[in-house]
Amino acid sequence: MRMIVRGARLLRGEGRTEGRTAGRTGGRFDVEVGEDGRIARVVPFDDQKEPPATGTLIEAHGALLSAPFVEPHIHLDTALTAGEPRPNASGTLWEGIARWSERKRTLTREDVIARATEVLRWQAAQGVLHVRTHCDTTDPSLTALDALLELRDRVRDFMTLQIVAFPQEGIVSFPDGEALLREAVRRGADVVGAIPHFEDTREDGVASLGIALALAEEHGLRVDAHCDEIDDDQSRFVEVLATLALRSGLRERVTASHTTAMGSYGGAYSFKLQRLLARSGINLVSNPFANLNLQGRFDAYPKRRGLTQVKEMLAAGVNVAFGHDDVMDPWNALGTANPLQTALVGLYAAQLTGADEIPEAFSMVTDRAAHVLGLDASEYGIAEGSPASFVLLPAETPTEAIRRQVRPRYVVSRGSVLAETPPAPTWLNWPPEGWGSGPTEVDFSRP
Ligand code: 17E
Ligand code: FE2
Repeated sequence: MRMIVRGARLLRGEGRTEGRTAGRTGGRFDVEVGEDGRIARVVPFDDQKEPPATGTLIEAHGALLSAPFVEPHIHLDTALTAGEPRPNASGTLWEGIARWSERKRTLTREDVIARATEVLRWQAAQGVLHVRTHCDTTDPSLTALDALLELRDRVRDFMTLQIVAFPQEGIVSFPDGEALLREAVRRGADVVGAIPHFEDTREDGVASLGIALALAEEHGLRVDAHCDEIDDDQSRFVEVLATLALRSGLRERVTASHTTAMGSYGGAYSFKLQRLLARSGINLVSNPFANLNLQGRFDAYPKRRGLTQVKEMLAAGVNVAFGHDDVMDPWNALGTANPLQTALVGLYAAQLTGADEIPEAFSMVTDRAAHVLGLDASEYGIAEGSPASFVLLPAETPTEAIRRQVRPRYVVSRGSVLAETPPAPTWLNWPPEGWGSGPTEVDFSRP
């Protein structure tokens, strides 16, 4: 035995392969990890039983053991460039793209690798072991793409990195946009991107989606388009993307990211769209930090909140995940790539605040995000035979993990401890007992 995690709480249904219910916790279990770095056995915890003498022992004391966090949408190429060469003064998507376009001219391999590596370190430390990053291909040198491809190989043994060839300034409207996208795929991008609402005309937008889907089919790749990221109720490319996904058979291999225009659609069109998206099998990724920041900038009051229809699409049976999007770049000056922060902000923005809805927000940065990346049981989940990759959270439930914004006590990747965060208690000198009676610990848990 390489490792044993004793007495961990699992999400209900985990440890078995079927019958999981999102976000609810079941009993306590021992998770045994074999020499191959996979989960060998999951057995009910017996506190009378002696722990094995060999291998790494982690005593969970009833803490929640979850499959690792999954980041379905980040931009590692632009990360940590906020203010370079100058800030995004208007706070719009459009100025962000213009500022990035200036910064892009100064990219070097070393610059991209240094910034992206730093953010991957932040993610690993917080238990994010699967990452889908967009990478701008509207750069004739494809410097960022080559750097991220190199990084994907460097981290391959402990993190999976999916790279989306993302044509930030267009496929049809940018000079050689299509050729650059094809070249990015040829060099090894995992996913084909698009940005139809940024193309010059509606027809260009439709054409760009046709090109992206055809390219994905040709190379057996997935699709993830920035789609309808605009407060314009006339921006309706998601219906085109869903229809292409349905008719091509690519279905759940296709994701529409942002889709903030859905926040401006009326009831009749929304109903039609819910039905179409559910039938198409496509995924949605909502990015609450970026879009709460960028959307509504052209509105007086009432001012739109800038999110897709998260609650409604979940209710319609569409898979929706939450992404972080930017970390300190022209579109968001802040961020630490913390998935529980994404879940917290996302659940407030989407009003997923009911007792049954809060755990759903946890699944939107774990299982639902894993579905976006196409991770199956051989790569993701707590079950016998799955990789021993998981996070031990100092909380008993997903709701508590989100409420207290905990950091994983341990992050384990393929049977090895990748990150450890020892508890850091806060001591309070609480007056009612009188000063001098000695401090008591405050940990924000409910009595
Ligand atoms: N590019 C884009 O088109 N939209 C975004 N939200 C970001 C980059 C971050
Ligand atoms: Fe994005």
